[in-house]
Amino acid sequence: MIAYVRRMTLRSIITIPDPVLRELCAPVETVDDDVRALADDMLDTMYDAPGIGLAASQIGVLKRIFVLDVAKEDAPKEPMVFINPKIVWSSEDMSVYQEGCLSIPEYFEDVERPTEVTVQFMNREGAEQEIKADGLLATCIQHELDHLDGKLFIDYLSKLKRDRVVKKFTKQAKLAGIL
Ligand code: GNR
Ligand code: NI
Repeated sequence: MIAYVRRMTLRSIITIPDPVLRELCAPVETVDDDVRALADDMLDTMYDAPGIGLAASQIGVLKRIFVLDVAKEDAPKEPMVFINPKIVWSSEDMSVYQEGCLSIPEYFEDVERPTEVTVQFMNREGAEQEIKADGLLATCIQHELDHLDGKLFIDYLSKLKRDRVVKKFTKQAKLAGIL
C-alpha cells in the first residue's frame, strides 16, 4: 500500500501598503492540479494565520480564487474553495459586521454590506456551484471577492480612518526596511 501524504505549505501573507493588494486578479482558465495545489496552500496558510478567509492576491498570486472556513472553532473544519466567483444577487437589506483582514493585522472596524448574497463559482473540482449565503459567510464572501478586485475593507471607512491606518502600516514597513 502506498500512503499519499501532502505536506503543509505555508505561503507568506502580504500586508498593506504593498501595491499587489490593489491589483485586479485574472480569471482561472482551467481548474487543474496546480490550481488545486494553490487552493490547498491557501487553506493551510489561512488555518495557520489563523483566519476565516484568504484571497490569492494576499499571497501574491493574481488569480480569482479565495478560500473560506466559517465553521465554529469547536466544529469540524469546513474548507470552501471559490474559483472565478461572481455575486449574482445581493439583498437590499444591509448588516454591519466588525471586519478584520490578515493583510491589515490587528485592525478591526465595522463595515456595512448586503446581508445576503447569491454567489456563483467553480469549486475545487471545477464544477459550477451556486450558494445563497447570509450572516458571517455572506460578509466573508464579499470581503474576499473585493480582494480579487483590489479592494480592501478599509475602503468602506472614512478617509480619515483609512489614511490613519495606511500611514501606521507604511511607517512600520519603513522601520522594518521593507519600504
Ligand atoms: O480572518 C478574517 N476574519 C474576518 C472577519 C470579519 C470579516 C471578514 C474577515 S476575513 C479575514 C481574513 C482575510 O483577511 N481575508 O481576506
Ligand atoms: Ni482580507
